[in-house]
Amino acid sequence: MWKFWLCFGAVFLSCSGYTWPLPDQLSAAQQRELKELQQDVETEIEELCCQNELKRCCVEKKKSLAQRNMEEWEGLIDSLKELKSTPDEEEAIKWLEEYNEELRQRNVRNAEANWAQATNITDENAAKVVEVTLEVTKWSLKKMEEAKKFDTSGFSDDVKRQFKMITTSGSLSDEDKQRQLAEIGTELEKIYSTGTVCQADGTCLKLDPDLEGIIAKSRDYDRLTWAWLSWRDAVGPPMKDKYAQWVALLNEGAQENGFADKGVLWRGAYEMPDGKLEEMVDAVWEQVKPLYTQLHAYVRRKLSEKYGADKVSTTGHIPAHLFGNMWAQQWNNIYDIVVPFPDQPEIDVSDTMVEQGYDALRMFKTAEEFFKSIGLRPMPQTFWDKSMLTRPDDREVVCHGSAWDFYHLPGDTDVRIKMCTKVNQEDLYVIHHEMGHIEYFLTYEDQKTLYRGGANPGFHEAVGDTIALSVNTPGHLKKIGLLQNVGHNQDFEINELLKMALAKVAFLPFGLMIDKWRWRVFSGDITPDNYNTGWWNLRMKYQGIKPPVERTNKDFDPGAKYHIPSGTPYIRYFFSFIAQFQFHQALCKEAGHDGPLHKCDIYESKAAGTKLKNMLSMGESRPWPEAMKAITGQEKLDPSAILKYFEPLEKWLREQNKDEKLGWD
Ligand code: KAW
Ligand code: ZN
Repeated sequence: MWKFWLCFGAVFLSCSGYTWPLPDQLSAAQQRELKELQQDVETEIEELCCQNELKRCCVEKKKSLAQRNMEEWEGLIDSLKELKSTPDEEEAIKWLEEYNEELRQRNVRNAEANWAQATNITDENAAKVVEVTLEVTKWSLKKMEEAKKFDTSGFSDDVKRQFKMITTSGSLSDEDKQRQLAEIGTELEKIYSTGTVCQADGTCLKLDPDLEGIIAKSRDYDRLTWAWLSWRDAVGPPMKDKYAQWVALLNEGAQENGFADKGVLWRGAYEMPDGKLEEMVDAVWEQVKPLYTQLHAYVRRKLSEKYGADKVSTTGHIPAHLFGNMWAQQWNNIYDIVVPFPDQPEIDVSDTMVEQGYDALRMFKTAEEFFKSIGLRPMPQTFWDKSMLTRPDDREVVCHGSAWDFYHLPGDTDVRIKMCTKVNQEDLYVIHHEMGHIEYFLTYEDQKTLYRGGANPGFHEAVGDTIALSVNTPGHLKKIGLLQNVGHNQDFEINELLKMALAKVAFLPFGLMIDKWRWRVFSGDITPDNYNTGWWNLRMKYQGIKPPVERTNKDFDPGAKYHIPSGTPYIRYFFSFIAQFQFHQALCKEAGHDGPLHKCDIYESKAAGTKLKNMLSMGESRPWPEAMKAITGQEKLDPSAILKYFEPLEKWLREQNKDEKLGWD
């Protein structure tokens, strides 16, 4: 369309005989750009018209065309004028160039110090993290003051965007307080990552893999209660007061910079007026809640049959320790308990992976192969050399998975994953998730440092999961030799969809409530004496689950979930779990998939890969609705794709639950 429009313009330019109203206040660079544009267009016209012996067509015909398009020309010129840089803007652009390079170098140092600590938790490494954090904060504050001196009102959108990013800060000005904040942060993460639980026989258990393993595999009610409770008792209480201090300091920093509290700043990542993000996620939740309620009722019935009606009532909240997951956030580990049609072929490939001798490296290579097949980049050699793919046994590490951009310049790429991989299907899935972050890093590495980020944090979380939606189809698992038999009937399909729902639909209220809790903690609605009650009120309300034993406000159960002590916002995952189905749907269309969405596998589709790449390459340079549009054609977070995906299951669940009392109040 753009090209077509220019073509008309060129007609005017080259042949009409009118003087083209060249804008006069453009910068030299823009004049050059415009000239180039003109030349391109003229060449095109030459080819189209003049070379086809239509030279006579020029004057009269083009004159009328020119008049018709006059308005559009003026529009172009106006927009070019808007783009014009004044001397002030030229100076600002130079300042930004320097800023971006200095920021990049600081990000390198920051990543290095944090990596050292995360892969080897020691007091010395913690101290280095604190020092780097302080140095970066000091520098950012200085730069923010400099940035504020520019009057950006007449600058182009792109320059304004960068200044806005630089001047949106929640940093404390007091250095002692900055230090306190940094120290509490590393301390909280250390409590979580080094937490252990010792048994009567003297053996001590870690969260990963020991306690998580018990919760995933044990079907002994009391053993499950023990593992659930011990983890919370081990890490929660030591964190509680520190967490309250940490919140107070973060809020103080936010308020110093003119924000009501830290929650406002966190939500700011979505570039929506405050209040609108919560409105948006609430509206999405209302639309997916009926599906969740059906799944909840079905699983509750199965758990009640398994553990007895005295343990699990068929009408109320479900005890939180029975879902195969320490936080009841995903329920796929109890697929064996809830499987609708047990006689259908197996769809969990964990055992097969072990039998086939998979190890962490092979799992990562399997994931990389998929990304490459759609035209995304292979992992660079340094990735394989420097990543931490399994838990080392000679030191303490942060086992919770993460992906790292070391902000090197293109050509010298340094990106890594840190993960304590176990050989099972769930971790194969997490590997795709983490590698999705890496592919995003690689695809936007040419962007300015400020734009080396996701369109919003939820986009970053959704990339690998989108790919995993293809990988986890039985069709694909068969292709890569992990499944022998794939059923082709409705019963098999229901099994398949239910397994996915245990991972994807079950997660939604959890993904929503975590930051509802933190937003209220930041706003002061939930105070330290009510941390735990506030937490469980939300868990009960949204997830329909309850603690297996009584809890009090001396406990600090939020601290038992990694993202609380690590201070990582969580609404990104809720966003991602909705958006990834939109992405999947769009890419499947691009790949020419025909048939139900849950059967689509975009493996080897370069068309799908290109579509994805185009979106990823934008990084954080534009507001997220534009990135959403680039991949899906629409600008909104929209649950219709996830609902479509699970439509056959929802119908089946409704039938199963027709005599159940739905819900839990
Ligand atoms: C989940 C997501 C995908 C698939 C399965 C899943 N199960 C559960 C989740 C949600 C969430 C969780 O475990 O509760 N997933 C994660 O935390 C995966 C870890 C992460 O890749 O998201 C990681 C979290 C993190 C953030 C900041 C510091 C340390 C860890 N995020 C990143 O590594 C990351 C990297 C670049 C940009 C943005 C995030
Ligand atoms: Zn992630």
